[in-house]
Amino acid sequence: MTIIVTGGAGFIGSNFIFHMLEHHPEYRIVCLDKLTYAGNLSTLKDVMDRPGFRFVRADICDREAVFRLFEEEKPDMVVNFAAESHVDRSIEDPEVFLRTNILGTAVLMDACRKYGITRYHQVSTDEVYGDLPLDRPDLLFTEETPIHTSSPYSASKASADLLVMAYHRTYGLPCTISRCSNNYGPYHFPEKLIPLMIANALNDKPLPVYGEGKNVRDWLYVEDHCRAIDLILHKGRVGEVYNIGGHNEMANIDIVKLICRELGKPESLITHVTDRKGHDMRYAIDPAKIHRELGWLPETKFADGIRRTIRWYLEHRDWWEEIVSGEYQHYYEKMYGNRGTV
Ligand code: NAD
Ligand code: TDX
Repeated sequence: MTIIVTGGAGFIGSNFIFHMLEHHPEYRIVCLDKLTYAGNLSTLKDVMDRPGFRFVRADICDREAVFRLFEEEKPDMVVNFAAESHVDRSIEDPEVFLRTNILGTAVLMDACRKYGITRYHQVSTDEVYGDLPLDRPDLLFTEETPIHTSSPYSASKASADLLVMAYHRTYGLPCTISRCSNNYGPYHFPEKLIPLMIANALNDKPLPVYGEGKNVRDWLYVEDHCRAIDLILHKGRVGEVYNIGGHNEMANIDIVKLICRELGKPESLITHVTDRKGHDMRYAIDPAKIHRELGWLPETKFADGIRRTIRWYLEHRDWWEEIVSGEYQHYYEKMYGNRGTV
C-alpha cells in the first residue's frame, strides 16, 4: 500500500504521517509538500530516513511534478492536506488560497484519474458550513447542513469539496471528504489561536483576543482527527462526507484564560483587539455519522489534550522559536502592529 500525503510538513499532515507510520508500518508513505511558510521540514526529521517514507518537495498545482510523482510511485491512495489554511491570511490576500486549495485539488484528482487509485481523500473543514448562533446550542453542523461560507479560505475549501463530489459523480473517482472542527496539538503553527497564545504568554507578550473573545470553536486533539481519517480510508463509504468533532465547544476568551492559568501568567496580558472581518461566531460538529458507521469516538479530553500541548510547546521551544523569530515576524508586525485595541 502506497499513500501520497500532501501537506505532510504542516500541522495535521505531519501528525497524520506519524500516526500512519506507527499504526501501518508496512505502508509506504510519500509526503508531497511545497514547504510554504507553514511547512517545516524539521517537523519530519525523525522519520526522514525511515524505510518506507519519502519526502518530495513540490507544488500540488504543478501538474508536471504531480504526474511525475504518480508515475514513479503508482499510489493506491491520496490524502490531501495541502492547503493555505489561515483565515486571517485569506482575508489579506485571497489569491493563493484559490490557487492551492481549488486548482491544486483538481490537479491531484486529475492525476488520480489518469493513474487510477483506490481512494482520494479530501481533508476539508467545518468552516464550509458557515457559522451558528451562540444562543442556539441545540444547533450543530451535520453532513446535510448547507454550504454557507464566510471567508475566502472557507469559500476555497468549499469549492474544492464541490469539485471532489463532481469528480466522483462524473468520472467515478473513489473519493471521500472529511470535515473536521478546530484541531490543536503538537506542531501547530504559532499563527493560530492556541499556539500563538502559548508562545506569547511564554514570552510575556500581549495576548491578542479578537473582539470580546466570545466566539466559540469546537476543539479536537489532532491525534483523534488522524485516527478518524485512517478509519475513513479503510472503512468509509466512497462518495460520502464525514464530519469529525468531539463536542468540545469553548469560547476563545476561556481558552486564553486557561492557557494563562496553566502557565502561571497574569490575565492582564490579555488585550482585546479589533475583530476579524466576517468573524464566524460559533462552530459545532455533530459527529453522529462517523460514530454510527465507523465506530469513531474522540479519545483525548480537552483538559488532558491542552496540558499535553502546553507541555509539548515548553519542551520544543527550538521548534517554534525558530518560526517566531524568522519570516513570521514580518507577518506578526503587519497583522498585529497596527491592530487597534478595543
Ligand atoms: P498547515 O497550514 O499547518 O499546513 C499546510 C501544509 O500544506 C504545509 O506544510 C504547506 O507547506 C503545504 N502546502 C501549502 N500549499 C501547498 C501547495 N501548493 N503544494 C504543496 N503543499 C502545500 O495546515 P493544517 O492546519 O495542518 O491543515 C491541514 C488541512 O486540514 C488543510 O486542508 C485544512 O484546510 C484542514 N483543516 C485544518 C483544521 C485546523 O484546525 N488546523 C481543521 C479542519 C480542517
Ligand atoms: O490572534 C488571534 N486572536 C483570536 O482571537 C487569532 C489568531 C485567532 N483568534 C480567534 C479567531 C477564531 O475565533 O480564535 C479563533 C480561532 O482562530 P484560528 O486559530 O485562526 O482558527 P479558525 O479561524 O477557527 O480556523 C481553524 O479551524 C478551522 C483553522 O485555521 C482552519 O484551517 C480550519 O479549517
